[in-house]
Amino acid sequence: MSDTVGDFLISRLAEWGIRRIYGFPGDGINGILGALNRTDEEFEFIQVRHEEMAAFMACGHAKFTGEVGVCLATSGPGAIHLLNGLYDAKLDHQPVVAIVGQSARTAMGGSYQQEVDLTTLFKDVASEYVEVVMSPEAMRHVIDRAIRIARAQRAPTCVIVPSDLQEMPYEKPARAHNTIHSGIGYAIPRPIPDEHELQRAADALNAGKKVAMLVGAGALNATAEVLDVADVLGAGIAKALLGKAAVPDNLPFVTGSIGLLGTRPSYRMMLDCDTLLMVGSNFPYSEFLPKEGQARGVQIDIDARLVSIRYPMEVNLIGDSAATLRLLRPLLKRKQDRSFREKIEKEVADWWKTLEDRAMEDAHPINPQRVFWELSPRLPDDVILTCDSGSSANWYARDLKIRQGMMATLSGGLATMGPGVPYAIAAKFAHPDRPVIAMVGDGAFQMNGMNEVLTIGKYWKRWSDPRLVIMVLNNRDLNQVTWEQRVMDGDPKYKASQDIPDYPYARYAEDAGLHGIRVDRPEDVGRAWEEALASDRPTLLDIYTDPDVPPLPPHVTFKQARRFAESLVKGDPNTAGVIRASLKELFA
Ligand SMILES: Cc1ncc(C[n+]2csc(CCOP(=O)(O)OP(=O)(O)O)c2C)c(N)n1
Ligand SMILES: [Mg+2]
Repeated sequence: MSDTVGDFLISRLAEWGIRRIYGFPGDGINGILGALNRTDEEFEFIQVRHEEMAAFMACGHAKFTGEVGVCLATSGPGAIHLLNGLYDAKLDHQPVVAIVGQSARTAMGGSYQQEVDLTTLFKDVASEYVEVVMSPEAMRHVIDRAIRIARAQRAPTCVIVPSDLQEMPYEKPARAHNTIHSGIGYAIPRPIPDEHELQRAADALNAGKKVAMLVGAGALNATAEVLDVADVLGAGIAKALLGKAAVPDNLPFVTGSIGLLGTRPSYRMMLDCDTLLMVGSNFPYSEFLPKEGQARGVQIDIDARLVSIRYPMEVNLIGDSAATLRLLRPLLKRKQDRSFREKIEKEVADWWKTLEDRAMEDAHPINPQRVFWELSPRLPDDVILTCDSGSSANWYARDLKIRQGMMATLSGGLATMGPGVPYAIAAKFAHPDRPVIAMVGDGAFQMNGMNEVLTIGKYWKRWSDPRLVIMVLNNRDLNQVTWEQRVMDGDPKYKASQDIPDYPYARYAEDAGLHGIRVDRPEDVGRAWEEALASDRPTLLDIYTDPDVPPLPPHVTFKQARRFAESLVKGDPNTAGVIRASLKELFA
């Protein structure tokens, strides 16, 4: 039998170095699944429980490897399910290729069953490239372009393959007019700014007496360079959420996270600085940056579209972070006056004490901050951390002390619920020898994490180090939003939208063949982490936490505090507990 278009597609993916596809079947992709089944290449098809999870896993794969992630779904409903995960990749700038089926070409346009206008559906999320393959000859260049564009633009792309085409014999494009002759391969460029701009940046940074740095995902591969430049400039370093792993938290001048989920030292440093150096970050909340006019600004970013949109910068350096910082470094003069740095170091030291005090405050039954605080010293050196959207992102951002060599991520741009568990699964497949910890809220876990526990049950024996810990922050509440309603809108908790069912997650995990630990006493938290991290199989830690401990922003403005007080007056059902817990927080 000659190779089909499906066979060719799989062999082409293999030529590109792709070895794993996350997906879910359907008759719109049977011709591709058949090819996967026949292939001699070493391919892993990882079967998920829902196509959105396949897209999250492909995005996680990209985040943890720097390579393109691939997901596969059938036409119609399967393709539709991919969307949220693909948007996660789009907003966090990850290269992901979605391959989806479509009605047979003979039926397209006939309101056929499961026929959806997929080009239109994917036009926004895969705005860099979405294409229907209409002939066997076109398969080659469409897949080549989808992969290359995903990598070059760091974005999701989409290849739509009608079902009848998948089974047809593959044909190479003829040497003729109207044919496309593509090849494979991509090398990441390392662009650098020109000398004149570098000198202008250096002049601004050299003139400053109080330099604040803000680093994001674009600095993840520039740790040494960021630290070197911070040292010369006597700067403190704040981190946007996606830049958590860019610099370790055990350095005295790293002020930690910034923004609503941020720290006091980051907030104060930005209020106080006279110069801002932003590296690889699209951190959205300008109110946490210096006031306009307060500081001279220098920004380094690989994407010229994304500079000078959060703060009006004086110099924009378009380039690779590490390469640009290496060129900037010899132009910088070492600050002799280290007083700004010393002030930051003192605030950072005080802040860690505040966090410890907050974490050790009594709560009912367990203070969620303590869960993260106790984990920090127990983090294995090579751990990979994932987090979901919810109150856990606050404690992940503020309390977890990450060290050099670790990886950590969450959904930064889209801030969607749901990726915590699928990211962790992708981390285990990408790095089966490393321990992985996912930190997810009970709401996110109910939304889809529970289902993907079954996926873990199916695959964990493939991983050389079986340690995968899923920590469920069990607060019986959609707590982040409950607090946003209170603090931002001055509304009391709306129980109808916020309360969620209580459920025995540890038992559920045991039923799925994993290890389950339920913790409901604060003194057991540390031991539970140790047990989970020493387990011979994936473990679910169900930690019963107090929903009345507020994940408040670092400074809580007067306006917010007043609205917050109003919400309590309006009769919040949790009032007594909230007043107790949050007053402790506010005045800590
Ligand atoms: C898909 C999606 N739906 C809704 C939201 C809004 N949202 C953000 S956090 C949150 C609550 C999450 O609850 P849970 O997972 O239990 O975490 P908790 O905040 O309680 O720790 C919600 C509803 C979102 N970010 N993503
Ligand atoms: Mg919750």
